[in-house]
Amino acid sequence: MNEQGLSEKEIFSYLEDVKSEDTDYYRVLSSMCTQPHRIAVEAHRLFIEANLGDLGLFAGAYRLEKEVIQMLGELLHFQYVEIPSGESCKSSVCGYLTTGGTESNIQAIRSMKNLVTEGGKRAGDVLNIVVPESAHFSFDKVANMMGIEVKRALLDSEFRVDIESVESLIDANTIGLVGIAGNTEFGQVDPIEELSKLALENELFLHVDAAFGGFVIPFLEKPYFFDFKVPGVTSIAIDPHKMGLSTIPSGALLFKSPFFMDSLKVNTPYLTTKSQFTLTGTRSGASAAATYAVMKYLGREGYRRNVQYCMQLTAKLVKEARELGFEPLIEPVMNVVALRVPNPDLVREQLLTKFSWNVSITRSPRSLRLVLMPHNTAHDIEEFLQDLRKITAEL
Ligand code: 0PR
Repeated sequence: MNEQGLSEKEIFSYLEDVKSEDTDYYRVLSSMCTQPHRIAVEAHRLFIEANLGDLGLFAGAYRLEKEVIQMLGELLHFQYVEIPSGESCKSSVCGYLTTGGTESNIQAIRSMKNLVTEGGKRAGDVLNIVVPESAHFSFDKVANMMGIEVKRALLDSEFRVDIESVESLIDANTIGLVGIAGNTEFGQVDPIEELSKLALENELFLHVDAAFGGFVIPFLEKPYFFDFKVPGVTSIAIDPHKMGLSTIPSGALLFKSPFFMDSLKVNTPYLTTKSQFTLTGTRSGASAAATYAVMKYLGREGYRRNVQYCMQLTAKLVKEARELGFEPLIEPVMNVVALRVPNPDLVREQLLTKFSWNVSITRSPRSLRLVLMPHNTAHDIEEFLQDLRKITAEL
């Protein structure tokens, strides 16, 4: 560190230079995040110092967090049950704001583990969970951190988890199942109702990773059953910093009942609250304010319009890609397209080096993965397809 402080001018001129190295979202077709909504940014600034790690000091930010959880609970069809003795929540709407899908997934599985091992039960057993092969890599972190085996079930031809494969992996040490509502690579929704049946029959927890899909599926024309309406679902991850248009870091984890969240409790003797359920200590109150503001501002109608816009871009991309002879791996369910192109890795590289398009690749089979977000435009899609045509014509 420098001995003497630099001037504001020097610092900001450096910051501006460095920011030019970042990719602005123009020509980004690989991201599940986007430019946060203006209202979210303003609210974030207003609560910039608020720390949700010490709730007693930031009662206002905490109130916003609870209101966000309530709104998310309603979006995800919470069943309201008054819990007279619930310490952490007055009603069954229960959860907290995380840093994103990774933390939500880790905490959901940690709660399963704590509940089955409390009081020293199952000591020595290597417990496991069954996830779809398409699960996000955050579950690899779960395996590594918690010593839990993560078993990966096969996918069917439409990239949904295969229920027979899930069933065949369940054994005496299985504690829970995971379903994905909007998987990272294909945007596909797993058969959550069938997973729920399996979970209930085998007395297992069922976590739904709707980090991306949570702010998409409720606003699609076609209904999908993926949330607390499905009886076996015990927890859901949903990320306001993806299609919720909030600021980073804004994730959320919701539980069916306080019973699950209580299992995450550690004592915090010198804080203004007696215990904490979160993974991180210090937490952004600004994220709670940003998420509150954008959800209130847009309402269901605003999110529906946002999803309609992204789905129109998706339909346009697929239609025009087909005209060029490129087929999607599946008919897109949400605003994620996996496009079959010759030599996808090379195409990806050339799209970037020749035309500055950022796209990604699905693992298996390898295809171009495109995420159509609010920062993309119809004009971008046309340009992108022309560039794709040029590159593939030269191959
Ligand atoms: N669950 C699902 C289904 C996800 O798609 C993701 C992230 C996560 C969990 C983890 O969420 P956090 O990254 O918020 O912890 N999906 C994208 C991915 O890893 C995230 C992303 C966003 C990647 C923007 C790139 C990017 O530019 O592919």
